[in-house]
Amino acid sequence: MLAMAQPAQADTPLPRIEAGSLRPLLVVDGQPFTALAVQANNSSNYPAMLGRVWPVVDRVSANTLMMPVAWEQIEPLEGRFDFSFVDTLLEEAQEHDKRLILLWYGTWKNTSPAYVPAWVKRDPQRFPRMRHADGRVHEVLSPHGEATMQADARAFAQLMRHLAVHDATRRVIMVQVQNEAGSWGLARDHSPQAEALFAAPIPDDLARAMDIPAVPWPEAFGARAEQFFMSWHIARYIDHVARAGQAELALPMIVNAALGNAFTDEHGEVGPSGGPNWNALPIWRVAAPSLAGIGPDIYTRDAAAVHRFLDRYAETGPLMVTEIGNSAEYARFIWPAMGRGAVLFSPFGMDDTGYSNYPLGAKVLDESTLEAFAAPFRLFAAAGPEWARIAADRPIWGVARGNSRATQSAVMGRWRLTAQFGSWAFGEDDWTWIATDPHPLADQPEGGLVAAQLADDVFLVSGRHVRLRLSLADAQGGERHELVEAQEGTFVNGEWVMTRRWNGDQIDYGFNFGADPVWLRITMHSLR
Ligand code: N0T
Repeated sequence: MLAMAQPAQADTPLPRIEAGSLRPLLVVDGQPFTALAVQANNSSNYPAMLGRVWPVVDRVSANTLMMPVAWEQIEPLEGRFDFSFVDTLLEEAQEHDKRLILLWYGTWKNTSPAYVPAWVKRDPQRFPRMRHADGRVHEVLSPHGEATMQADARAFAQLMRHLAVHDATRRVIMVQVQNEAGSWGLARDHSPQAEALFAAPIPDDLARAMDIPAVPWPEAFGARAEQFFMSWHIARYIDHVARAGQAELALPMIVNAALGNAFTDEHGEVGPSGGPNWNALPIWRVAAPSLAGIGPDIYTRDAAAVHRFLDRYAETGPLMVTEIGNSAEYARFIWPAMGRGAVLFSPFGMDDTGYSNYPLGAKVLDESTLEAFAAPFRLFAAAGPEWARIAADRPIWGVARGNSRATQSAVMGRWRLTAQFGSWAFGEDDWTWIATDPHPLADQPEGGLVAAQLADDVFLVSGRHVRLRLSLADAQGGERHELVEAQEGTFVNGEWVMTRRWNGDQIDYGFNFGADPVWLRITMHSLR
């Protein structure tokens, strides 16, 4: 007898983004969830490669794998679908007890049409490319190609329908629609249709949302007109594709951004034109309301820039670090990401297929590189839904070592938290009477801290290769601070369980977090 396709379990609620008291959170199977993810390389989306992917996922204790599904692979001939890879992936994710975020490589993959089926590539009449001002063809598929949008949406809807029927245990928690959309090397399409749209007034929805008059694009946005014009049309297109998928299975849909300059958009460094770079987020939010998240793909090692990007994408959150380089120095950015409520953090290129995207990421995934990601992943995984809940509801802060060894600090309530990097256990640089050798990490880009304020004087903290000092932010007339207690512990079924109290050397000069992070619950008070 033929086995009937099992319908997805009706009592398993779909993953969704919910509002927390302070920030949005991701909810999976009805529980707050932090996607501690890794992303596979670009050509690992075939059954034969999965055996080289799972060992890395397991090694770093990731709970989620981000994996491409290409349009060319599921619809090699128009209207003929092949979901054999998807089925293998679902089955193996179940065996490995991992969740999945699928990456829909369709019209735009790093802007290019590389992953569309041959029948789309070979038919530029039906599926038009962008045009330069002088009429020359550009590689990128035009967002004004109605037939392209419908064909992409149809294929994507088939994928989502397949999941609706075959993903019985809800392995797939989110889907990224396209990859780093936009266009490099050409600010906008110059096809006759695009020319007419560009000269016409901006859409009413956009004018209303931005509180500006509905005048033509150049008047409305000046130097940013071409970029924002493309942003609007690409975001509308992706919104259409995402909705077609959601009509089959209403999973959270996300997009990722190839980033420009973190600090300014004045010089036109905005990533690919039309993509969701931070300066175009207001356009994207209006044009693509079906999206649950817009994430930065972080490939800069400049710590100041990384913190800025995280701030910008957390502002209208949920923060999703859709990609970050996979060399060890990027691992410390998990702390500021979690300290801004990240619901997803995913180093890119994490498999054993032998490819390295250096200089963006690691040259080799050696043991210390893997451990740099594994150590914080184990910590957050052990906190289960508790961390995700705390991150949504409580004041939080996180920081990574900057471009120098300088301390980093924040004020939370009446307390100042100061993070120190690359120093010995007592934190003092002037103890030359006993030792003069610098700490081995004194000049290394390592170290990060996360803190949550559970009550006025109670903090949950952790970190790696960092020291923390707590003091009164504004001590009044002789007021002094004192530690009441510092409990090291874990979360067991949602309850805090103390392992031991830190005392003596472990607290006298601040709190030291080494290579293997632990959770510390610190209670302070003050005396007059
Ligand atoms: C990323 C990855 C993969 C002017 C690179 C980063 C992934 C894609 N692209 O290995 O291709 O699929 O999302 C682009 C970084 C461009 C930096 C250009 C600076």
